[in-house]
Amino acid sequence: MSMDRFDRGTLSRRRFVQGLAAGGAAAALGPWPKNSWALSGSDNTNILSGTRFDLAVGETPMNFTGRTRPAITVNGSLPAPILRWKEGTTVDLFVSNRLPPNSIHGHQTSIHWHGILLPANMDGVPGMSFDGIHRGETYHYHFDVRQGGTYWYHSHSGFQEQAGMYGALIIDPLEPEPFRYDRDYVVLLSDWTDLDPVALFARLKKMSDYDNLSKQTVGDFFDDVGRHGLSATLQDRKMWGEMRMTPTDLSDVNGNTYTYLMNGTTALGNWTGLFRSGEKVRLRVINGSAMTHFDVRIPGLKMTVVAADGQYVHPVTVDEFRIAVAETFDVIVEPSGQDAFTIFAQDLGRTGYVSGTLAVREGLRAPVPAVDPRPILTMKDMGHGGMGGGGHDMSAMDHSGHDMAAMGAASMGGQDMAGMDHGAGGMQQHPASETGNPLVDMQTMAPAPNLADPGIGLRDNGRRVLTYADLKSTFADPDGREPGRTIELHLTGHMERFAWSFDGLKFSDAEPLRLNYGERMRIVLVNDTMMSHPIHLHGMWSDLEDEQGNFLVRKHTIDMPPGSKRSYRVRADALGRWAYHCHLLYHMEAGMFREVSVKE
Ligand SMILES: [Cu+2]
Repeated sequence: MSMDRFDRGTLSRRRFVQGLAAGGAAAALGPWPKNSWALSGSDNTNILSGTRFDLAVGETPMNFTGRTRPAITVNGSLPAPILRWKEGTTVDLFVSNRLPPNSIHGHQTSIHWHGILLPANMDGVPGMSFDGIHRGETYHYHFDVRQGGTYWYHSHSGFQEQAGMYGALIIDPLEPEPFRYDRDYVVLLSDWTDLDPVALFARLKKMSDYDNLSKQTVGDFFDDVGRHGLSATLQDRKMWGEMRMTPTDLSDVNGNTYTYLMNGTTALGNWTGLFRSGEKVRLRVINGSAMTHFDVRIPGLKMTVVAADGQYVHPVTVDEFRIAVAETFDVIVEPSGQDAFTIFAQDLGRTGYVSGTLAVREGLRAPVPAVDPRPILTMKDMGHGGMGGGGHDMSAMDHSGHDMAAMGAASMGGQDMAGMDHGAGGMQQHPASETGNPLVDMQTMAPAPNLADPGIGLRDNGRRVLTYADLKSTFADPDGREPGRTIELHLTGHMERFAWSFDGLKFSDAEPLRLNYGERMRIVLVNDTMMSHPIHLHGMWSDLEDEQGNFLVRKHTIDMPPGSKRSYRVRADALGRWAYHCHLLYHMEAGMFREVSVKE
């Protein structure tokens, strides 16, 4: 072992996962008062509301693990203050760059209002919407608030989002909401690292599997042999080897690097929301992570999902939901019969968690569940239906090296997969730019929408888990027109090189996607990688379709699990240049990013 992958110095694993109890601002500020998170309370020191806001971006020393590190903060706070707007008003936000001259996080900053409809020059993406906010400057954001619901905001400069620059955005709607509740809390999930994010990115480029300590062992191998037979096991192993991945690689940065936070508080710090028995409590769950999908549940309580990405959905009651980076879910719970309930959020890779508590008074705790067993990614997960996972016969695979593009077949690790019969009614075609491309290590062969699939690690776990098929907007397709044309884009990557792209082309090499102002069009995404990518289009809604192409739910971020092919409608009703990208921060930086240009 060339590096100290298992040795985190003086930090115990437990301390690392759970963080410091009093983690947070290292200076005299101390952690924010717990009650500052009660949106319905009165003493809300960390909530700013109204129409005029002064936000100062600076660097603040923070300590979540025992080490003090410079975080990027807004008004000295991590997360940034909760902003509360009203639909129908006009907001003025004065964002000042107060980063110190020697900041490791650069000299320029920005705020992007995630999921908010606004003019392009208010969208906050440096190099696209505006020039960024340089040290000592103040940028005046000014726009009409045309929607209600739960959103968030974050830096779009470098890796500042990873360093703490994210906050909740609550917009009170004009019309009464179609549900009732007695209390209202933000539950903002995030991933903190003591590392300089630039160094973390460099490490990913050099050693993309650094965080995947859980390679399968010799013991696992013999278990598999016992279960599936030697030949099937060898074939499965061989295929994974060719794909340069092990079946447990689910996230490229995980709890081996991150300490997860809930409202800026570690698991030990135990963020607490108060309730009285029988009350309805609204939780506005926001995933403000850089890289982490979370699976959220509250043992002992059902959660009724009433909004997704700020937009109302028909209520659906579940035990658990997966929340991709940048998504938001509003849920209503009715705690009773116990004095305390644990809000438990484990990461998709099952390497860590953060928890908090709903309780009748401060200081209470309910049992915290163990992290679920680590799921094994199967070939089926990756749109190679029927092969591999579960010990199927792999002898039909031919690796003799024909020209796969000509045969319309798919490849893994540059190997030809022709001759495989997967009976899925036609193989997936791939853009020519993927063929022979050193930045593309895999293509999916039989991708499917998989909208009713809870996802890797959540199937058949005995709990009712939310799926995209459960999310139905309370309104009909707001545009109503059939899409006039379709653009298909493939999510592509090379694990080992930590290269991420659309259609095998990095942002720097790609032309903008051109949309005609006013048109209704359809985007089809095909995931040709083994990772889940939450794809976010700025400035316009993404109206997800079901398998038949009917409008399902309005979102701003569409998660794309491995092996999935999903479609959504876009109304190009916002002129200008917009960002379109994977919301995993390091994937975006690595090139999974496009400009969308809307012109008359
Ligand atoms: Cu991605």
